[in-house]
Amino acid sequence: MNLKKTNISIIGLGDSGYWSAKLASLLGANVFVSDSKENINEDYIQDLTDLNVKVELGNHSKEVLNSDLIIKSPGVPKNIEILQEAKKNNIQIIGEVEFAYRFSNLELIAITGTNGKTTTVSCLHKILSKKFNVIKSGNIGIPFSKIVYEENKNMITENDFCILELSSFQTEDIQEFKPKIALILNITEDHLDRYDNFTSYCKSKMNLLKNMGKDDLVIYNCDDEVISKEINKINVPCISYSLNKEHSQFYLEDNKIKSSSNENFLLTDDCKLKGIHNISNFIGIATIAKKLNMNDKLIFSSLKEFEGLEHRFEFVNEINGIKFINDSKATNISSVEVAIKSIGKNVLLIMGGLSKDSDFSKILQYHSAIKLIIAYGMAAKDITASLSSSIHVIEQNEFKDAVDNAFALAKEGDSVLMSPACASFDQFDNFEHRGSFFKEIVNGYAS
Ligand code: UMA
Ligand code: ADP
Repeated sequence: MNLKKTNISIIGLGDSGYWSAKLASLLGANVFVSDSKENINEDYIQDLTDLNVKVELGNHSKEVLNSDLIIKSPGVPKNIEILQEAKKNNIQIIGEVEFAYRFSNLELIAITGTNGKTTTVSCLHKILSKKFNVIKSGNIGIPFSKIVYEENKNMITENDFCILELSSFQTEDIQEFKPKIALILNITEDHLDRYDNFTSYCKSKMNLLKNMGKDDLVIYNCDDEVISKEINKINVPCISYSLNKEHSQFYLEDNKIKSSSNENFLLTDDCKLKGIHNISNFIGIATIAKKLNMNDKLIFSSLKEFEGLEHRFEFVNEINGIKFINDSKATNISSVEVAIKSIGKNVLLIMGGLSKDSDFSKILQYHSAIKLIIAYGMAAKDITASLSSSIHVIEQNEFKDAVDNAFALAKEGDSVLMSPACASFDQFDNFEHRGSFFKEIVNGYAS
């Protein structure tokens, strides 16, 4: 694909739009960027203007249509008016990851799933870095087009692998993109505010495998029924992984992660990162590392040391025998389910925020592990309506009151789990803001 003198329009001037504009401009295209918002990072605008990129803010005008190719940022839905018009005019539309892929020679390990992507990408990156030159990119917060820009500018050399975290917003746009290895962690309900139904969400995720062939490898979690069913429909070399011995090179037995090829094992109690879901992630990671010829001892010692990431099932403090866990990134039901399962009993659960149209009633099956739910924010009424038949639910408007109430009602041996199953935007800027506020409140009790 030669971009010299090609007219390219980019929709969205967030991180992906900015780096695709830089990449397209580097490759010689005439670039126009359009964002529906007025308030955009000044540095991005200045830098692009200096590169002779034209920027439009506040709406997507017809000027977008004066192009041979449109690059869409992942957060921009496919069906917005300007993209529909572009389609009618037969203008090619591609996603940011797809665009960058066409100008890259990097060997790609792509990771997707509803939950655990960022944790898994970060941990895999740490482990592979012990033997290879590895970079991480994608939904983790580093646009792939930034990496490919640097690749084309010869700023990065000698990379063995690029580990790419991909969301459904990115996999749905795949046309030619093809990783060498793909890891699929799990597929459960999420983003139903963007997709028509679960089937179309699932289809977007599985689109990652679309172009993979006999020289590539798919590693998938066969404990996940949805994935197992979908995998049967494709014809690509596959390796399954599981907590269960029968279907996995690494498995969980007697609180140990064991290897089927030798006597090495990892005691789960010795791992810094806790939770049954993280054991599953570890097994997926170990499967990739093993495939890349790393030895079990090094794999296990690296997994043991991995501390996990802030706001993901993060232990905050123990006060008067009460444990506090910050799981602010748990914004869908399945991430809350695994957190409750991992604790197992005496949970005081703080849920709420801005609902993503989730089915809260799925939490009912864990009623024996939950002492009390404190539901806060805009979703509080929905949570009460779904769960109060079997679980004691208290409603609270403000997040701080919910946390204070949990502390007042918790007893020694209990765990206060803030695993909200909702987005944070009704009372916070983002999940990090909510998680940091939770930690500040909790640490305030200790001082
Ligand atoms: N915009 C328009 N027109 C529209 C809609 C949006 O112009 O119709 C503009 C917005 O005004 C905004 C820009 O598009 O200025 C934002 O684009 P974007 O939402 O694609 O955001 P980026 O900053 O480019 O970040 C994206 C991912 N964001 C989303 O998918 C929503 C980032 O994932 C990712 O880290 C980044 O690319 C680099 O790959 C964030 C995320 O929330 C963390 N992802 C979701 C998730 O993890 O659940 C999928
Ligand atoms: P993602 O990048 O996919 O959003 P994160 O690693 O940021 O994933 O974790 C998001 C939430 O999902 C956290 O609450 C975390 O504890 C939970 N989680 C991590 N791994 C899994 C898993 N394998 N299954 C279910 N939930 C998980």
